[in-house]
Amino acid sequence: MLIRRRRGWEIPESQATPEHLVANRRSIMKAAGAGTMLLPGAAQAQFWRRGEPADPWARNPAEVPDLPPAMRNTRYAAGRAISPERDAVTFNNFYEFGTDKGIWSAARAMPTRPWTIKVDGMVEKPSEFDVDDLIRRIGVEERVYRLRCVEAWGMTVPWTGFQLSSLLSLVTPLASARYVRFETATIPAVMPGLRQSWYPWPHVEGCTIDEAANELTFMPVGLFGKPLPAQNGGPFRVLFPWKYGFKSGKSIARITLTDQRPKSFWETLQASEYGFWANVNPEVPHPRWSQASERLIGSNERVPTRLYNGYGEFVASLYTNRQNERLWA
Ligand SMILES: Nc1nc2c(c(=O)[nH]1)N[C@H]1C(S)=C(S)[C@@H](COP(=O)(O)O)O[C@H]1N2
Ligand SMILES: [Mo]
Repeated sequence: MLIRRRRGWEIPESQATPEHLVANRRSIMKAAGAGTMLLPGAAQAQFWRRGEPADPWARNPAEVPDLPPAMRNTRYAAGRAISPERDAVTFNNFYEFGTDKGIWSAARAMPTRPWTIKVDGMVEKPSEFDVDDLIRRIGVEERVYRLRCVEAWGMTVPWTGFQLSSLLSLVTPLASARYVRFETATIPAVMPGLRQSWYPWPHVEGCTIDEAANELTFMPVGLFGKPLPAQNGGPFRVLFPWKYGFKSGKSIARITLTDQRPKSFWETLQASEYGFWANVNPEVPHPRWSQASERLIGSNERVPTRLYNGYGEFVASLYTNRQNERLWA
């Protein structure tokens, strides 16, 4: 096990609950130019805080089309109850809109249509796709996945979408492509977080080409059978259910195939805490907290965290030849 360390500016978890301390610690971290991925205690302080009683599903613009009907793919059994819909769409991390969990109402200001996704780099056919054309061309299915945030909370929700591999086959990756880079849209008019210039915008994440080809790597366009709300990364995001949630970039505008390992947003901020691989492992604590268990949003139940978030049968073989890398943080 790694040794827990605590720097002077960090408040012990036991004291992190009162809001004014959270706010205070945040301004200290800001001043220090550090990342602010919250302590689990701080995240839970905001656990039940809700925005004003508006509709978190409201579409902007209103003409966002319904999704075609999607069959649930039962190959990916979640093995635990589906989280309450209301919690999944009102408790979010999306730093472009702010660093607290209640950004859902701000995120609804983001127009999710029309939406173009550029796919470029080391591909035979660089392309721009309209999200609705992609949905029609590839088709969609529903998968219930567990999501595990590095802050030690988790949820279980039905996503509608398609595999990344189906999208990549439309552009034909070159043999020289070794990584995939995912870039979130930057829309300053609706994203106040972009003005926080100490963050390395745009939000970038990345994976290897074999992770991209894995059957689990999913591109959601919907949630609970409805078009993916902006606060959850609508209209189009990526999901790596065996990795900590920060790897699953939201509102993707550009996908680039490359031979260079992408340097991600969180890695740029704090590489010692948020690395490239970020596979879920209950045995390897975050430098500031344990990863042994997680709280489920909605029920607030604490459950044991599982290796690869329980998806080892699908993904463990990706890492057999990478045991010398820092796979777990
Ligand atoms: N662009 C962008 N993508 C992001 C984030 C973000 O702040 N910006 N937060 C990440 C984190 S930390 C988590 S846990 C998940 C949360 O997804 P959800 O709100 O749909 O649960 O989105 C990830 N994707
Ligand atoms: Mo997260």
